[in-house]
Amino acid sequence: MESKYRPMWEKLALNLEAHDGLLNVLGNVYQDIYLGQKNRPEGMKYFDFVMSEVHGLRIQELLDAQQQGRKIIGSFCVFVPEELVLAVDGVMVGLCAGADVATEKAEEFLPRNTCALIKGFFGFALADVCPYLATVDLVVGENTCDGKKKAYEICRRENIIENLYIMDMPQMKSEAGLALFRSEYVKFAKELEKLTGKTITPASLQRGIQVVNNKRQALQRLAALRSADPAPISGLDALLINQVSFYDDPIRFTSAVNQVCDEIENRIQAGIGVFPKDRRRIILSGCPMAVPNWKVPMVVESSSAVIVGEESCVGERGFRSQVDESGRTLDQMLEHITQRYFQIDCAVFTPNPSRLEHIKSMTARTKADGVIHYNIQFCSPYQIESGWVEKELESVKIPVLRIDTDYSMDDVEQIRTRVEAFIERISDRELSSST
Ligand code: BJ8
Repeated sequence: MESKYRPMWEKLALNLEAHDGLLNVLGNVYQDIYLGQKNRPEGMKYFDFVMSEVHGLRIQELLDAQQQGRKIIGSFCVFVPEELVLAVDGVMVGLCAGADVATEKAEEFLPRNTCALIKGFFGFALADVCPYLATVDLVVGENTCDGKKKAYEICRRENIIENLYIMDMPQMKSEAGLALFRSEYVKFAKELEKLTGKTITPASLQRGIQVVNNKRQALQRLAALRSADPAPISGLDALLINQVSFYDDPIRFTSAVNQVCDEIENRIQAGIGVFPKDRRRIILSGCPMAVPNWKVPMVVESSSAVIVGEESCVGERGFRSQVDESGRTLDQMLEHITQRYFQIDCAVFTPNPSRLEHIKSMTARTKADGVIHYNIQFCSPYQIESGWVEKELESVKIPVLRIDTDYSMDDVEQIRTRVEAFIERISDRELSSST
């Protein structure tokens, strides 16, 4: 594949042939799923551009930042606080884990019944096709679910990821859990200072907090605008914006999201939607969808429904709470950061009641007709919670469809059949309640 970035990828020791194949597939899928959509906001052009340069210009920018002495930190989870990374003038990026790559190789280290996200990151690492992994100075692995914990352990033992830093995580939202969480953030801050040779000061941390709060505020603004009917933006595009939030420069990204929001506000005032009014409105809830995991949203939105919110880490779970900005000392700020991240209601916590409450309140706010619970196959924490989500929501007359799937496209027609039947069920209900 001809590309001006080829020398850069060569220097990063990527497997060029496999990387070409990956970019080809990604380009085709993007063309079909994203560029084929009608009536998109103009502002989505920025995000199309970011995606077209996700292995090109963005990597070049990271390498330029390194040249200027900045460190790049990679992560797989929203529990890794970007505020601390920014406070040492670092750059944080999400690492590739949203596609099946080198699955057979990954299964030499992991059982077959490991979730696709974990196998995905192994595959990207083993096949040398992730330019982010090849660029980062530190990878943060967090002890969240059992699969990730053990996968990071294998990465260390087998030297699959060299510069791996492990962050421990509590399992319960108790005082003891909070104390562990706080001490892990203090340790991480020290590790960042050691890596960068920079000291975190109240001013640098305050700036980090403000930058990330602004980013989350823009995403919250976008989420709120999706309550409008007709839907002013597709769920696919909103998901893409959320996905890009893990790769892009946070200040530039915030400005691009706010521009889309300005445009969407005008659309709402003019009654312009991306789909006709009264389409069935769906919330997606469950496991995170990393790039290029667009299968389920694509099926839903090509089946006469629209996604109006994501209860996911690549969605509201990741951005709905803010860090209190009133802290003046380092201790206060670190405490506020700890408090904010401790609220994230990932299913790895036991018990985890606030997640159910949040799904219910999201459904009311977005005027959703139903919830599709999305589970990556073999992800026990979300699979177990999906039963409770279904029971609780159905008891308040919100229909729920549970989908358990992986990254392959083999089951796409089967999912389509189930989604269409679900939309029909919602429509029949609406009809019988209005007569
Ligand atoms: S905060 S959801 S990003 S851990 S899908 S690897 S849970 S077996 S990704 Fe997650 Fe952080 Fe929680 Fe969010 Fe394990 Fe499940 Fe796989 Fe998962």
